[in-house]
Amino acid sequence: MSEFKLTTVEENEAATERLLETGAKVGADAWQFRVKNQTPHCKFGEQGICCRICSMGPCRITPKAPRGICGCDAHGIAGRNFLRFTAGGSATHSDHGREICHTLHTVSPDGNYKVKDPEKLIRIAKEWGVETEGKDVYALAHEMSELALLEYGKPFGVQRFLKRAPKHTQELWAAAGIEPRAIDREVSTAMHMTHMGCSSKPEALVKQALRCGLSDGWGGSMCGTEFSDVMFGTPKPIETEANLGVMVEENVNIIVHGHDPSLSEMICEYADDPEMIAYAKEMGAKGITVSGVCCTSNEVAMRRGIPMAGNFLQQENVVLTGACEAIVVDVQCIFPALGPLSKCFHTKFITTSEIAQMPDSDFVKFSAETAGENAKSIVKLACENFKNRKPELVHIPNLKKKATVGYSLEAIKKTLDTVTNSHVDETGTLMPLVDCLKSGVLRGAVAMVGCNNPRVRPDTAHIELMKKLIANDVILVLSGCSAQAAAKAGLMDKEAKNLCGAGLKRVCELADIPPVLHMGSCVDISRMMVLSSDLANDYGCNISQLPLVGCAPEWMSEKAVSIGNYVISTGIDTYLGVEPQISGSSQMEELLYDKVSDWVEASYTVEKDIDKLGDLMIERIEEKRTALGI
Ligand code: MSK
Repeated sequence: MSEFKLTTVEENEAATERLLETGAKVGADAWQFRVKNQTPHCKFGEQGICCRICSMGPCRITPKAPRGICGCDAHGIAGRNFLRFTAGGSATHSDHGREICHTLHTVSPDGNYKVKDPEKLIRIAKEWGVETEGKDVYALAHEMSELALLEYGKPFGVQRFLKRAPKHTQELWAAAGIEPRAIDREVSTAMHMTHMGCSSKPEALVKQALRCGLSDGWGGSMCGTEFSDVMFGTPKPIETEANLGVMVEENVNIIVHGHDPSLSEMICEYADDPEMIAYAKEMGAKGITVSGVCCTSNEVAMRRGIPMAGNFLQQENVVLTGACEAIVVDVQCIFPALGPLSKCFHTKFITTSEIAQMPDSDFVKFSAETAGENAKSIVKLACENFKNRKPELVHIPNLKKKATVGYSLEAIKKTLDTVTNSHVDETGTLMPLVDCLKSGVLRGAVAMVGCNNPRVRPDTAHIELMKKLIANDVILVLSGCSAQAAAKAGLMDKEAKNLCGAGLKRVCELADIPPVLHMGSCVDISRMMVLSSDLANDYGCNISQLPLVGCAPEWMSEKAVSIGNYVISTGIDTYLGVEPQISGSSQMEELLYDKVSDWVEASYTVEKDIDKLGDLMIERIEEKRTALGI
């Protein structure tokens, strides 16, 4: 009988309570208190019917005042707000992708960054019709970087990666007029459409929201994922650990947080450098531990096995341990609260990007050209800070779980191939997965993604849904903070197979995988789009017919809305545990929860009761199986 046990949400909460007690001793603030101060939230904002787009307002829609000063009604206002939200998310992901493309332009055999996966580079080059024969791999990388950067601003044509989608999906996009053109153009068009005196027709605003989302998922994010793999290696299964207990009391603890792997890759390199380890020892520590928070953590966990200290709502906890010498951040999802909080401890809060500058931080400007020096100076600073610890404040919760991570699409195909040793071609296939779906050994798959949100008891929705789905023989692919929620709980431990239905358990045993597969960071949801495309092609059906749904039970960011829009636009019904801010418009609700499926064969479903949300997903999967005759 296995003794395998998940870490419960209650255990995590008890650990947080203990850390908040330390915080109280030093006068630290925390999100748990700020939530109370901000509740109840503004109803107009929640419903999406407050318009701040010009200075005649702000205008708020009520039964007595059904139109803003310009005459825009609730539907136009909620639609414009929704599109602006999407544009924020699409711009953010895509700019991350752009940074990666710029970094690719700096690669050289003896530089800070190298080409670690030349096969993948050549594969993408061939896909884009670039001559590869006899070309030096670094020259090819530079050429590809320039072509990728042109995807952001090319005057004509649509995104190159759209061709990865099944023909039927491409036809749907063309028919709906939502094929994304240049990535930046879709964000600019969104901002233009929502300027005072432009679009107020919900259909037009929603179509642009889909198009702008697609320019992220099938454009900017896909560039980010693919070229990160080229430079840092395509992830393969690797063992790691997750939760705050990965921090080591006697070591210098460096936390990397944010999204862009360029800096964190370098920090990991230097933290392993014998010269730096010797320096840490000179400062009184036994060594150096790097661990991560949010998607930077996912990036280095997937490629290097760097442990994951936690997800979004755990970012303050790493400082509250009193054992964090430096929290080094790049971009996105970083609480400005980390500045004042770190001042209550000895922690150095180090910002590194001009995109994410915050008060009370030490700014070390990071660039691809000076990456080595930047990383070395940060590691040194952290080592020197070890002596400033206040031992009476140090408490690292004794919570951590084993996790196997690193399931890129390539790794999934390879893993399946080792089980069946059949249907092999140059890039692998998903036929074994198709066979499992057809036979009913697996009932279906769920792509679960997204953040934490204080509106939902942190991690509960992720974990409860995962437990329910795997018990019903539904396999999961995860990314972002959802993946970290799973890893902290223990659901990425291969022993979690014991919580599965008989079919999924058998698959886990044969393939030697955990029942929930870590596919990466939030830009890596692009991997899931290619997975669903390849699965549909291998199955011989459309994406929307697959027994596959998307789910973001605790989402919170603009990026999540952009993601949701490209996931439904790809034909994958998406289930949300947090309501989008559109409830003030019946027309927007009708469009997003129903009519949009006329264009893209998928739509959103919102259900705050998590158990019901799980039932709805299983129901949808079973409906799709019936429609396919399986
Ligand atoms: S970090 S966008 S909280 S997944 Fe990608 Fe997590 Fe959501 Fe940020």
